[in-house]
Amino acid sequence: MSTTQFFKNVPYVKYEGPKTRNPFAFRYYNPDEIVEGKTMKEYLNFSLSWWHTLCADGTDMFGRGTMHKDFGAKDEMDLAKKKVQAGFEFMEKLSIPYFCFHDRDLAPEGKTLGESNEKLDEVVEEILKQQKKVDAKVLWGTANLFNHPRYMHGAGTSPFADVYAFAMAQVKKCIEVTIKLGGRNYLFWGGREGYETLLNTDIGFELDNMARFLTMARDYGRKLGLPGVFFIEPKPKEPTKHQYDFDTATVYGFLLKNHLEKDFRVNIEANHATLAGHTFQHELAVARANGIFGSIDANQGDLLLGWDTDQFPTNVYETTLCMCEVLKAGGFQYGGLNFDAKARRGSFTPEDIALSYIAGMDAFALGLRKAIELREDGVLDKALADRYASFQTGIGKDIVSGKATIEDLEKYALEKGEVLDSVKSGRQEYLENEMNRVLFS
Ligand code: XUL
Ligand code: CO
Repeated sequence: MSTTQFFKNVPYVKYEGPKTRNPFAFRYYNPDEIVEGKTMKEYLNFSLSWWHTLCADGTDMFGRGTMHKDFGAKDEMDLAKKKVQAGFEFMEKLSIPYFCFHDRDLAPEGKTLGESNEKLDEVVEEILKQQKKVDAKVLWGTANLFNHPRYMHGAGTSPFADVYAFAMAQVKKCIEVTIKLGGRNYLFWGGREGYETLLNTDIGFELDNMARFLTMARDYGRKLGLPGVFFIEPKPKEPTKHQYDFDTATVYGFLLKNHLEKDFRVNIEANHATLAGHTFQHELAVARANGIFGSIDANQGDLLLGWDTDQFPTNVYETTLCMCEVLKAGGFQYGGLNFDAKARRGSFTPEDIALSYIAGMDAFALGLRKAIELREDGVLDKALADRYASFQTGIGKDIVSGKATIEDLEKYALEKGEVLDSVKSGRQEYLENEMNRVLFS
């Protein structure tokens, strides 16, 4: 089927098992193998990011692009269509069942909104054609509300009503396109929804406007029959100094206040979690505890750098802890693992892109296998159950059931006199060592 020359040196990648030395093979991702009652392909729901994979060329603050992604195209629209062909070829070769996009990754912006919509429609037709040949669907779509200068002060939180209206219109079109492409979910990442200085910012007004923005989008998406949910992707900073969707806990409070918690879930990105001063696992656990775990932007940051490096995830300790959370959440109900990740600027060949995806997919497939082993081993779950065992009987049971009053607790404590004897070790080092046993033995 290969229609482009771009990935011509990338073969169809197959599972060959852990011992293979073939770089273009999976060691742990076996798409058709059944895990947790589903194929690995269905369980992990891997997704390609259109922007990093087909658009980003390695440009950074200090230097121009290092990767040639002109795809031999004649003009802008030809380029957009060639990207579709290359993207589908790539997804087929690597058994990637989903992709995620921003509207402006798919097609260039025109002089007017109407013109931009027409260009987008033309590329959507090309995607629909490819979807007839290759089974690749949309995990989520999103509107790029942060690149154009009109959004310099935000979109849904812009102080300018015209900009707000324009952004809403862009979202409307993007929801339509997402659904037309068979998309499951629609995502909001608050690119410039934040502030630089409080000297010119009314936080309360901007957040209320954001709630109106999300409510309108939610109502429209539901009216059109979006099958999945809406995601918010938390990030604490970058591009603005303070982003409103700081972390999962902040987003949850916002959703509750604005009665949006039934339709919205969070899309957790590993590198955003660490920018917020949290671990990836923390963000997943907070989402699960509050019933808003939705999807994952799979990548990793560099803890020595304070920005969003969007590296391909290769740290198996992290992917294992992540998949432990996904297992506990009962798997992905709507979302999946979207590689919001890019090959390093020095890894500039098309083959590097494939090798990066293989590395990320195998890291998560191995993480899933190890998470299942950890659960079967039982040591961590048992330690957790033991830690809270005092709430299963006696006074603890009465607290949880709501039977115990404040007076009862006082009486109990006075009778005891001192309770230090009830306190047990947290055994952190023992648990870390047990985790290493399961990972490496
Ligand atoms: C930016 C980021 C975005 C979102 C989609 O940090 O993660 O690519 O995932 O807009
Ligand atoms: Co992201």
